[in-house]
Amino acid sequence: MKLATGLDVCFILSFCGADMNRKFPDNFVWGTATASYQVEGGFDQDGRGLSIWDTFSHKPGMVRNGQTGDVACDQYNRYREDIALMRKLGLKAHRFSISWPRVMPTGRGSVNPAGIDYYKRFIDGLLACGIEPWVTLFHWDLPQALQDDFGGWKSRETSEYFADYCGYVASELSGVVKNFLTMNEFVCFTDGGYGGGSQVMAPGESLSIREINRVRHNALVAHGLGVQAIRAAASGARVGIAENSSVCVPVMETPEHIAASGKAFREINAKFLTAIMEGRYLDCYLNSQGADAPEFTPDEMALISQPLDFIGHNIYLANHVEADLSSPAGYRIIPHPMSYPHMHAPWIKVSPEIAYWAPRLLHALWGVKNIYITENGCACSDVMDENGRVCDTDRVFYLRNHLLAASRAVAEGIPLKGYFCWSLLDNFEWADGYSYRFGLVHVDFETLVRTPKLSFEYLSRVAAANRVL
Ligand code: PNW
Repeated sequence: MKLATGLDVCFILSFCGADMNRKFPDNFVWGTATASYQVEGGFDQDGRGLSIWDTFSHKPGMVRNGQTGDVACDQYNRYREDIALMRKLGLKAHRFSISWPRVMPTGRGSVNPAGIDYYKRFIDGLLACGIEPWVTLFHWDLPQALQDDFGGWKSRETSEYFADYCGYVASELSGVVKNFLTMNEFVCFTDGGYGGGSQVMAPGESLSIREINRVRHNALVAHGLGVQAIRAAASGARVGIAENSSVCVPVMETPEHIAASGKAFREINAKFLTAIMEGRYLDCYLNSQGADAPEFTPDEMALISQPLDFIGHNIYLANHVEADLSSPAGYRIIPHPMSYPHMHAPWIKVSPEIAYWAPRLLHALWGVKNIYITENGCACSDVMDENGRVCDTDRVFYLRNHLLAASRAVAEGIPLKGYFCWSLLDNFEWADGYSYRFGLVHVDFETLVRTPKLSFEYLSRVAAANRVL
């Protein structure tokens, strides 16, 4: 045996010291995440109705290269294989969404028994492998019939039908599913779908500010009604959301910039998260909208802000904030310089501190007691080498650095309880089609062959060790 030199000992000791901060608590939830339209395919199988994403993706020019989710990863037909992959990965949770038109083809009234049956088989398969299902009720695939008949989120009927749908699904899955999430990312399907901005989502409408504010408010009301319906139908289940409010990171960790970040986080997310947490629209938001501000009643605000069991936050990029005493708001959001590093998808600016600051701000501002990172991940160029391996060291780098930041939150006593990686599989990346790969598992979209990447092994080992590696 070789004796350690002084230098080796030094190295070993410093490594062990750093190690303390990389641990996660024993019951920390490790999971993967997907969404129905992005992975399922089977768009016309077994009585599924159409969603606005079917219509949108088939409209020329809406999705890159004219791609659609008709087949996607074909998980509808290959779910057993995907569950086997998850078993191999060894994470104990999986977050996925239910396709509303698969279980209720026109979004209301009659149900499609084959639809709910699919999800029951999927969930049984997960549970048989010791994987806890986390069910998102709405990840953007609104039934087309609700868009046609009521204008989708433009009308309150859609919010009410959403509650009926939530109640139906929750009653069918009651006792089996312990964690439900009403909505995924309000801003994407409201502003993205109806705002005509740069990030176009289905249904691809371009409404006035006043109408968009109504869409936003209807979505929040739907969330509130959905929470009530789930609680009534599945007693004992926990209910939360998966929100992607803009995370504010102090440009440096000094008291004035930290305070500015907290103020910015609360104010720039006034449309959704702050309304949910505080039961009111902040004056700064209402004033900025003037005559176009949303109309609301006190009862609706109470409904929107009813207590949740956990807050899920999807995290991808940061707003860097500095204190700015010359501006009325007292803060300034610093634009990303042109050379700011990003992953394969240019909007994923690398800012791992978000995995610390999102939980810290949720806890500090609103005392949130159960915080989950419900999505984190990135697109990488992911080329298969001559040995059939995808050595995505860039994704490993991205994940490791976010996990280090998450472990800092845990070490400081912030109640971050779990982490879900986006995504299990390469999948249909909305308007970007199949151009961006986010998976831990590579999918060949010609053959649908799945190949775990290096990051798959990485996250598997991290979860098994329960610490950052
Ligand atoms: C999330 N942004 O969307 C969604 O929940 C997933 O369905 C999606 O595949 C994943 O992130 C990767 O894009 C986002 O521009 C879309 O900040 C855009 C943004 C954030 C999240």
